[in-house]
Amino acid sequence: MRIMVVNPNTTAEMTAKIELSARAVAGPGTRVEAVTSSMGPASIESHYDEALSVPGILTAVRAGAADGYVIACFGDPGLDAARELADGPVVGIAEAAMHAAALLGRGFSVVTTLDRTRGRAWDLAARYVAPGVCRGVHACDIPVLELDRDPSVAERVVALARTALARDGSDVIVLGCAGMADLPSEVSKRVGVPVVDGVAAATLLVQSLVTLGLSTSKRGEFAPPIPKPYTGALAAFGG
Ligand code: 5HY
Repeated sequence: MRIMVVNPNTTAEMTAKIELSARAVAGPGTRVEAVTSSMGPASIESHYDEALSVPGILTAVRAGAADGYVIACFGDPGLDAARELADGPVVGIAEAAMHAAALLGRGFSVVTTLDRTRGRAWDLAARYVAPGVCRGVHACDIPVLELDRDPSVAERVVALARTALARDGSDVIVLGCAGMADLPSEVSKRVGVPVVDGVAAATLLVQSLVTLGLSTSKRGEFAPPIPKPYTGALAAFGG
């Protein structure tokens, strides 16, 4: 099977890290293709960035002939639109991480990048898990593109994870950025609880759904988009 993992930002170095995480867990019969969005923001750290990352995601999904898709940004941008477009299942990394975390303990805390992205994480938690399962969302205030450059990242994520567990009374940590996909085992070893990377969790979830022969229902709201003219910079998205 083929799984396309879409990095909704335009930073190829981040796609490389995402690809490593996805390939590390994919089964022997699964080919992972990680793609960098062809248009949009270099990193996604605001509602504006997220909104403008969607055309690139949809362009990748429309071009991809994969059996399933992963949206590798913790805001799960364009998830529902991609589900309308794709033939195979589409899973967001926040969605996968939060569902997996809910299976592993009584309550989880999210450790993410910038403070201003916490609201979105709370919105997604309200959509994905029962009230009270997400116990807290904490920001380490490291910009997304600094995650690869700042040598103190692991230290700061470990320290914040410890604070989160104590303050929230949680027993699982969710990493709130695809750029943290290389951190789960070290953080877990040092804080002593399960630490979930959404890229790996989403890749395995998509692989499981495809293996089960399951995909998004096309009966209702996720039916293919209604063809209509689009104008201006988005003319190519019309049908
Ligand atoms: C991500 N931004 O996973 C999100 C993380 C965040 O470019 N990839 C990004 O901070 O919301």
